[in-house]
Amino acid sequence: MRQLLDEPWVLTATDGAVPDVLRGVEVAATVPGVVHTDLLAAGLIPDPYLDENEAALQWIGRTAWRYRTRLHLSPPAPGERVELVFAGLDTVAQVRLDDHLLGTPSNMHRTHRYDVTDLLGDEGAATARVPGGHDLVVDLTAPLDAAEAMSQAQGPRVHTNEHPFNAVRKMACNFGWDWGPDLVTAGIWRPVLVERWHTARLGSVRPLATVDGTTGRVEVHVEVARPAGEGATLSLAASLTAPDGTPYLASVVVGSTGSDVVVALDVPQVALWWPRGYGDQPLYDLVVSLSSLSSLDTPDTPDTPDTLDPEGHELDRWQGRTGFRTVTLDTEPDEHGTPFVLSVNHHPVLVKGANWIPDDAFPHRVDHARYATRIVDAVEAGMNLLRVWGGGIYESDDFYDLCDEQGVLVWQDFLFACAAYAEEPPLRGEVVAEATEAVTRLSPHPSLVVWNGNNENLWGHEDWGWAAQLGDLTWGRGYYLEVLPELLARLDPTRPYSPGSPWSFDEQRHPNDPAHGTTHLWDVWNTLDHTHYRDSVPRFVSEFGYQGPPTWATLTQAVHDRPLTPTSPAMSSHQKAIGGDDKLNRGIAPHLHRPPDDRFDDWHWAMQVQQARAVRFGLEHLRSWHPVCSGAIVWQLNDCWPVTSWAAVDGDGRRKPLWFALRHAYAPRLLSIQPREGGLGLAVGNDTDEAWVTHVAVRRLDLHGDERALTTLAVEVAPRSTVTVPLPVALWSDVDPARDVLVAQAGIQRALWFFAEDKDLALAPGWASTRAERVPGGYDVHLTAAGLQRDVCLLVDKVDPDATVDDGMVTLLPGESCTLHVTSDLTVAPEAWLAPSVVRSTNQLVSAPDLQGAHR
Ligand code: BMA
Repeated sequence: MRQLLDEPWVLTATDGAVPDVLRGVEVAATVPGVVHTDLLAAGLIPDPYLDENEAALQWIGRTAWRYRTRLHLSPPAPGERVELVFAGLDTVAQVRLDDHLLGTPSNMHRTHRYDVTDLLGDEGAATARVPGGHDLVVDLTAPLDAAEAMSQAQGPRVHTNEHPFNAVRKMACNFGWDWGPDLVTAGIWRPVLVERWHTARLGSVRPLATVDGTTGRVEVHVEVARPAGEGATLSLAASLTAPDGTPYLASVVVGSTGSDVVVALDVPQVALWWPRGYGDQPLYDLVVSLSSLSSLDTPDTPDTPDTLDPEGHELDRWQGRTGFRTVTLDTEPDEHGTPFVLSVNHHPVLVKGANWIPDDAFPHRVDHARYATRIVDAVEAGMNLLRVWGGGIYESDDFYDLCDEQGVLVWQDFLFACAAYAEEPPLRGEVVAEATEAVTRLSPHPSLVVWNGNNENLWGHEDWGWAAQLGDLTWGRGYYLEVLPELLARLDPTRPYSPGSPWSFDEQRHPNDPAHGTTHLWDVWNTLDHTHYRDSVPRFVSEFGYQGPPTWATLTQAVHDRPLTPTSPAMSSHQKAIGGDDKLNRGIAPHLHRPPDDRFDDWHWAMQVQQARAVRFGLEHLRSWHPVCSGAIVWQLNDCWPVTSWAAVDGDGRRKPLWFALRHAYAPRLLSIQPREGGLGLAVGNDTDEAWVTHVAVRRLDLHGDERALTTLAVEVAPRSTVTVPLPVALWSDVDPARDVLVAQAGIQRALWFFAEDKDLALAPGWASTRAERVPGGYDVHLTAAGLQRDVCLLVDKVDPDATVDDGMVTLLPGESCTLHVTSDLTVAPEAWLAPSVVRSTNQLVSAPDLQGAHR
């Protein structure tokens, strides 16, 4: 029997420079939770996400904390075991029941289980020291002190950012990242359970699903936990139910000392699970049941019952879902280098993905609904893969369940990021234990298709001067190239493994060589203009991105500087990237007029549009080279608090202009105009299962809409492929760079090509007409362009923080109209949606300097 422990907990500071109001005070604690959120709920600290509160709350990470509860557990029945199970302790802890030390865990990424049977007394004679219950106490060492002490003990190793996060198995970004706050937590961040059992229980359940021809097979690997020595004979049964209700059953007998058992099920004519865009996502319910057989005199051969528990008494049960698909990763060298092609059910997948970080700096707050919303953000942008980045966590089951349902592929990093890691005990043992647990827990999920050793550590060692700093110290190589692949060969041979991201699949090669394996493109953003995305044709980009501020509502709800400028104090504390503002300024200079600091509203828009434009530019380039380039994973889908970052969806869940740009670049069919062989080519991408046979009209217009040249191209693009058609010279020669634009159009797909930077274009700010009206569910905003209007966005959260809009980053040709639908419950004069700071376009950033008055 498993029961959530729902007794009330209290929290006290036991050591550290705590404020007077907290000294000796007991605070109600929520489990799962952490100290920060409890103090916030009790009104004892301000919201850590607002203004400069983060800096004022540093003492929390330097404080030792005690969680305490009173357990009311009945004594064990004869033969019964009672265990306390902590699904997640954050992090360096001493756990006590009454005066007994149960354990000293130090890994946030593991479950810790303690047998308390003998501490609860015999039946009817409870030995609770405290009348009316038992004291359960979790003492947490000040997390920053703990990390520093562990680092000293291991021998300090190189890491990014300020604190030695690499010394302790705790979410790396919890110590501050270049998009994350430095709010080092302590707490009981996942549930606590009481488990009572006798005879035996399911120690672990690891279903591995494979497909051979038309037959699916699931092998359920089970560890049976039981007291040492001779025990009962058991039956282990697995039952699988197809989406159409068809049941499949199998069972095995487990001898009196057996502990490692496999029960296998074959599913003829199995319904295959596909990534979204390729087919359906049939999921099979799986139940694994452990029973004691009534008679000890049992046959040696497996029996095939038609119920889960034919005659025995059920002891334990596991329930989950799985799905059937094959997955392979092709890294066989070819004429371009080393590919990185992920195939599902033998169909190569063009990966259109995003990197995922913990959706809250306090990840226990991310519930099923939040995950669901965020994954909808991914799928509505046309994504088919999320990479769970190694500086975060193994997400909760909800995340992987939702990805299974939605057909979103998951690439899971092991939890190592941007640092060197000791390979000796005790860290080594923790790494093996946590990886074993994660691989086991995540094994049923068909969405999970790649295991990856680490984030940037192989690259860091090669390029960032680590070798010299490390001397003889270990740094993690053994984990990525030996320990983890060996562990996976034992526990999950069904999925491909990549030792790191980036990785070239040959230790002799530079790990970030774009011609080989996976690449992180960070020169652009760090040092180069975004047009340099075109400098290489990488085989697979697992990270690249460009910063921009959060939406207006998110920003202004978190930052209250007066005046508010790009570098006002609280604004700066919500920009974590070193030199981030300089990089934003450097990036925009060649393309658009950077609004002055005292035009914050314009600055905000300019930086948002720069982010959207830069990433779209990169994605269109990469996609135009498909299949040489087999995918891109944008850095990053989400944020964990309100911050200027690379995210497409900000910390309060609002979609930035980048989100609309991603949806454009990830559309099933995509046109883009690209430089090719001294001229221009039209790249036509078809990421569908039907051939795209179409006529593309390519016109050269001036900014008033007059046609200067026209060509119609007959194009045929096979399923899941891309062709590039040269554009006739007449289209792109003899142009007026400030006034001419190429427009390629096939149905609703459109690509544009400008011959000059925006700031040199004769873009006029005014509209032919704008009109807004109330409609059911919100408002319709009708816009008609006079001259060409580029990158039109409605920044609707400026009017109603809860409003959303159905499109953005839309370019209207001269005289063209569009209607944008705003979803909003707010009753407001419809004209509110037409304010110049709400109806935005890059035209407003071209005719400097009178930007604010640009919209008339
Ligand atoms: C990559 C990531 C993160 C980082 C991002 C932006 O290196 O792996 O470490 O946040 O770039 O700098």
